[in-house]
Amino acid sequence: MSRSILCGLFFSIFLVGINNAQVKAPAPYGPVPSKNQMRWQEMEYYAFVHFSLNTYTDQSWGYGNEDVKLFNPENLDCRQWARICKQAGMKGIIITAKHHCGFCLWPSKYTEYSVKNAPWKNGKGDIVREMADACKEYGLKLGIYLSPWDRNHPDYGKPEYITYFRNQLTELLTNYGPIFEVWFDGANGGSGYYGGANENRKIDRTTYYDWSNTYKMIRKLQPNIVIWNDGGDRGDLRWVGTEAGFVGETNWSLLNATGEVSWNMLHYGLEDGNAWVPAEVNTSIRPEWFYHPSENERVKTVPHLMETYYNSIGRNGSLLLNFPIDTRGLIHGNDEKAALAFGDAVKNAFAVNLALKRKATASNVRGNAKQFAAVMAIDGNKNTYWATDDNLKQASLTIDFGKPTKFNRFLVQEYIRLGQRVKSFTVEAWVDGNWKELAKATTVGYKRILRFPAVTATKVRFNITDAKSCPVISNIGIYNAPQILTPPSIIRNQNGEINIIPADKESELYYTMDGSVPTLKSKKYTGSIATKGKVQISAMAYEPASRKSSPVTHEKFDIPRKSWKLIGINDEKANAILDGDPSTAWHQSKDKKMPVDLVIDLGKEETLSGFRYLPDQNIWNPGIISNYEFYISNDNAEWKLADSGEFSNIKNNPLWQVKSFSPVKARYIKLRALRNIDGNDEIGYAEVDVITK
Ligand code: FUL
Repeated sequence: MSRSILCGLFFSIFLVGINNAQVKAPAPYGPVPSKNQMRWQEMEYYAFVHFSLNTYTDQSWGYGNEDVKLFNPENLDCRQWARICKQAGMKGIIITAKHHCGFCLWPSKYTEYSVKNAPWKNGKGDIVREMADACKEYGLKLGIYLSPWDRNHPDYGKPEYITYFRNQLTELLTNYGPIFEVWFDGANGGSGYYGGANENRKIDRTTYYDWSNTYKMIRKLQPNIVIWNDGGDRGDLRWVGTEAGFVGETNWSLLNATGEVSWNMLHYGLEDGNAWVPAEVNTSIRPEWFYHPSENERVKTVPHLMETYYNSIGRNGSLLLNFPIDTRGLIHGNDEKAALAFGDAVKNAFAVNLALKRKATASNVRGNAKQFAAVMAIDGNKNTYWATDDNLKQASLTIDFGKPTKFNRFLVQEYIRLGQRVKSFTVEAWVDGNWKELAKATTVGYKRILRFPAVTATKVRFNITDAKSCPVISNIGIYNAPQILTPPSIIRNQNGEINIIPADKESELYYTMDGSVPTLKSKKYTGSIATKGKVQISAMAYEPASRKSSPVTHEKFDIPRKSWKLIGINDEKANAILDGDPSTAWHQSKDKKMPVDLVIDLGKEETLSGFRYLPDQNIWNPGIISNYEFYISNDNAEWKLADSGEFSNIKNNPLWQVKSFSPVKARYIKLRALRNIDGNDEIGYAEVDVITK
């Protein structure tokens, strides 16, 4: 090569270099995450562990008078918890240092209601310490749940309690090393033991806790922490308005720094919010947060957990998945199995990024500069990004696989350090010489994952159809996730007929009724199964084409409700309460005033040992009972109280409520609603059932 050509080449490389350096990165648009929020966001997936006196009383919320002597786990092993979380792909663990009952898992100086008075380790134990050590050993971060509501403390509701609360926080935030997140639940149901007062205490959650001074203290003690708060002042993270494991498809990581937060704002964020408050999706691996032996067969299946994954991490949220610690002090084997299988399923789904380092072109590249080129979105480096010229609100990026490639997932990430910008986008594939739309969606944020039926194509086009400001995309991934079969659902109607309903019409269904796990040799389901008396049933779906089986659904049914009658109700629709279908509900007419009674004739005398209530399952439908009395009678005239109490946490987690009492014979039952969660007179029921001996 001649000297002059070489000189020219160097000169032009030099020029391009200068040009590139001169093209400025986009300026941040709107609120952006703090360093702590960014560090937290990149964790994506971490655990909750719920463990307290409730574990030994089979309760969801302790009242605050439970005996500390009940707390004696025989095999408590925080290293087991940490090992499972680590193997499952989680990055940290948040422990319920104190739940609403006030019992402390660490030997707090400020109360006697803690492990220091429990038989466990002769009062010398400290679970928060063991958790901190185990997290350190397994390379996990530690988080703290400290319930602001304390049903044990005599001062709860008075100003003195705030000092107590801050003293406890100080202990937790100074003695256990770095804490990545602190969790303040908003629940404060009113009633409690309160040092023996046994009364209702009301606080104004927006003023009582004086959060702003508490926050200052927290940030001083733990400068790298993020604060989750559902109880008043805006923290660093927000709740998503449900504990069922999903955030809105549209999910802005923004809220307003002050002012009321509606359910919609929690669930979808606020497009024009003036503060960065990203979403954390919290849900449990079982229906409830604390351990209940009756839920051992109700651990969520891999398809269920994958659904949660796509609806949380795949929708610009983080996933906080709870393990109820069992009475031994361990994560139950069924939960471990499910969590590890879920971790593997996530790994398998995203094992091969088909877009990585392929060819990519864009409709516009910021200043034509290399550092903002399309390939920066598929270079496997989260710190580089594709960006367009300022003020462009539409742009597209095309990835060329170079050969026909099969895929069913599209993942995209914005470089959120510069703000959340994308308002809507589509994904297309080049199939048979045409662009075919595969999916259409709204926001992106830190991470968005779209699912669609597998397609084979040579090229993929990502079209941003609207944005607040020029798009800044740090990563695109394309994957071919293995298919996972969803287990069927099982319901029994009022006549006692069992129906097994597949999630996917193509699959065959197999079932057993003796408690064994169904196989392809079990009975094949061909239509309703007539049953009498108490039954159990286990069913699975099987897809002949892929030869895949689903996980197994187990259901247990008590006596059929064939001869049951609702008394004093002249509305046919009320039969929704007895139809066995959780998706149908009936509401008592609004002119009724609390207490509201539902009376049922069981048709004949039965030996009852409990009852079950399922509130209306449509999200945020009114009429969810929070406090009840349950009466029995033999003649529908003279009634005896069999049980009374609260349905703890039913507002956030409106699941089947199961209550037991000493066996008693009766033909008539009366569920009396004393209060609902909204403090008005409406009452709704999806189902009411009994438990017989
Ligand atoms: C809820 C609490 O009331 C539950 O008991 C649980 O701790 C959950 C994580 O938050 O609102």
